[in-house]
Amino acid sequence: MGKIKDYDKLKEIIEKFNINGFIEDIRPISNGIINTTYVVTFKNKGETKKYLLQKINTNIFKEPYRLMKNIENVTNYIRNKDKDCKDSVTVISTKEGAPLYVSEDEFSHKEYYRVYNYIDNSITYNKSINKNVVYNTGKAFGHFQKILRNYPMELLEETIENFHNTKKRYSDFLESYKLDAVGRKEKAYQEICDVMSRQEVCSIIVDLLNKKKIPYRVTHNDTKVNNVLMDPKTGEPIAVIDLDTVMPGSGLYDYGDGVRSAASTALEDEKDLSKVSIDMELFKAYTDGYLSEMASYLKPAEINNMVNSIRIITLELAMRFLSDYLNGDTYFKTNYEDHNLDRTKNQLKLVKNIEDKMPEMEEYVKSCYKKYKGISKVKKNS
Ligand code: GN1
Ligand code: MG
Repeated sequence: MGKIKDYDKLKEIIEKFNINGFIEDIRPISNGIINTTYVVTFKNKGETKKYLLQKINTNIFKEPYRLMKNIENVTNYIRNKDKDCKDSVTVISTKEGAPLYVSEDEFSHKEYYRVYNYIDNSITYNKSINKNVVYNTGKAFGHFQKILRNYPMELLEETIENFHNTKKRYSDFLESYKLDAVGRKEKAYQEICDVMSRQEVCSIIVDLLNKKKIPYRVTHNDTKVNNVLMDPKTGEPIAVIDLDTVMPGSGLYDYGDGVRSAASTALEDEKDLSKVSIDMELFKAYTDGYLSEMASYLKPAEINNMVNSIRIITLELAMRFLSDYLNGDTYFKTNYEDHNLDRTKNQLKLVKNIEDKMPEMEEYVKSCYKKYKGISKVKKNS
């Protein structure tokens, strides 16, 4: 097989890291649209071992060292605490002990590379193909929160400021609306009204955090089905990946976003709104998985706001799409003129559907909480 473009440069980079053996192969993989990733195979004393080499996208992650500090600290903590851990993301340092190797592109711009272990014999699902996959996604993210529940929060950096500050997201939306930079506000009139009528909802979680009714937890901030590696034989979760947005925040946002993304019956840009709703079976599966791990550790105000959190994070994403539409599409990638408006309509349809189902969801959360409270405690030392 022929060598890939940049082989010599990548070889030189990977050799800076603390890995023994000889490089057998370097090949690019598409496991996301943000960072650039390669699988590098090494041979050492007759054994082959794979690693992930990644170039960090510094347009999105502007402070790679702070981000790596979070990832190193959190993954070290998980490895020490989680005795049942099957495998986990491990940062491989450079030979000099740094978490990143800094190179330059042809225009002398800095490029930041990191290396992880490669977790073999695992699969990811891009869709909620069945209840079991969704249950295990909820379980994996619940487990992540459980293992990290006593993590020293002062060590954690807020690498993207106010990422889930829904109150701030609302005021940013108002700014975008007032500015109307590209003259789109007439076209989004209905959606603007829908958001404005829900202003009060935006403060709920932020106020609970500020009043210390709910704790800051280590949050993942991208609790999607495809960010969990699963065992192809048993279907059980192996490890949570994509730790670039690990930050301090409310665990409610992670739970809510998990349900929003896993239990929606349609893609985020589906235009036929009659297809957009929350699948109650998938909502239940995610909630079951999550509470099977976290029920014993949640504060009353967290349990009481789980259903609210699904509505709030969905409204927040609708506001982010709408603000981006009003700003002229500067944040999310768009494929056509009204893409962000369609995403807004889609998420607002989901908000309304969640609002209709809230009483039924509350019932379920209560009964599920009762089922798991007391049996989700971790073993001593874990
Ligand atoms: C972005 O690109 P992706 O799927 O990893 C966004 C999330 C949104 C999501 C909506 C750093 O994530 O917050 O929920 O789009 N991530 C960032 O599709 O802004
Ligand atoms: Mg992501």
